[in-house]
Amino acid sequence: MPSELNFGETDNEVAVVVPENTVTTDIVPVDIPPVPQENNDKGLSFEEINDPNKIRVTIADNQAPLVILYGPPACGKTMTLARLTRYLQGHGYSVEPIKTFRPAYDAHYNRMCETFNEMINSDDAADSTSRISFMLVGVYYKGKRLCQILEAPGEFYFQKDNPNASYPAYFNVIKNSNNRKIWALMVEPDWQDEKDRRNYVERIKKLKTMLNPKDKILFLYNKIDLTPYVISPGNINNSEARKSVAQLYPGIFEPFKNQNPITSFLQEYNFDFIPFQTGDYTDNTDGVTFSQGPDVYPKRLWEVLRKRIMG
Ligand SMILES: Nc1nc2c(ncn2[C@@H]2O[C@H](COP(=O)(O)OP(=O)(O)OP(=O)(O)O)[C@@H](O)[C@H]2O)c(=O)[nH]1
Ligand SMILES: [Mg+2]
Repeated sequence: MPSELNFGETDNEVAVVVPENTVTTDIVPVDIPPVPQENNDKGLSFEEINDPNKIRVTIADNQAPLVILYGPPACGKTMTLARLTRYLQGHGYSVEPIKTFRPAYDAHYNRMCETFNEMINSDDAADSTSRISFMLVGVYYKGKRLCQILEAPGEFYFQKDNPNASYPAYFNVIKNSNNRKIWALMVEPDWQDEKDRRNYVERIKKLKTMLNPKDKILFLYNKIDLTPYVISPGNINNSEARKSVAQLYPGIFEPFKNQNPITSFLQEYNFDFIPFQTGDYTDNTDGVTFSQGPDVYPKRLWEVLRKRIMG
């Protein structure tokens, strides 16, 4: 609908003109069709929110590997992107939103692209968590795009009330693209109920059957600060942390067993395991303040990603 057909902020309401001696100034609802507008929470149109199969994405660069941050709502995908971006920007890399990912008419995406750095560097957690929700960013070194990182709303990956929901069509565009792919499968401590964790494991098992055998897997154990496996900042008892994921999410590592009869003696599983902390979150009167965590976490994540990006 053309933008001049804007009925104001209260879409379905108009002021009723009443005779002067009447006291009421009530606003009464009338039957005006709502103006399509963006949903600022998701960076998607209402049409796309109502039917995620309508989401259109384009991977214009089919060379630079794709890193997909995969995980349920609130596991920390956005803040992982924010933390990694801060780290990379401080170490000679640039991280920029890829504008061609979404159609040009998506004004919200364009705005997210323009304000990406502000959102990433804000200490107000909500500036990232609620404003960045569906983005493709490029990581560049000396002008060369090294990889592309996809961040999307968690409900497109796993909904605990509908654990077998099919993936939106955009997901198949990503999955079937020719790019080399690195799937960062996110887990967190004490997440939801046992039933939900088992359903997430089933989701991961199913995902594995859909992936190209060449795709790389890493398990990102976020919110490690909430576990007892931190000895000192950045110094983690890795084997205990990994054991705890195996216990919390029984069977989650099984699909990634190394089937090669020769190399499996040396390496039982084909994935990387990375304990991670995005930062500390403290409540204040206006919301939540974010303080970034130790550099060692994004440093290790980037070391592994770089290795997997190279081959
Ligand atoms: N303690 C702790 N909490 C974290 C950490 N990372 C994220 N959180 C918390 O998790 C919340 C959700 O993080 P997001 O990055 O928005 O999660 P998301 O996966 O992008 O969520 P959706 O966009 O809804 O799918 C944050 O607001 C923090 O409260 C972490 O490293 N430690
Ligand atoms: Mg998010």
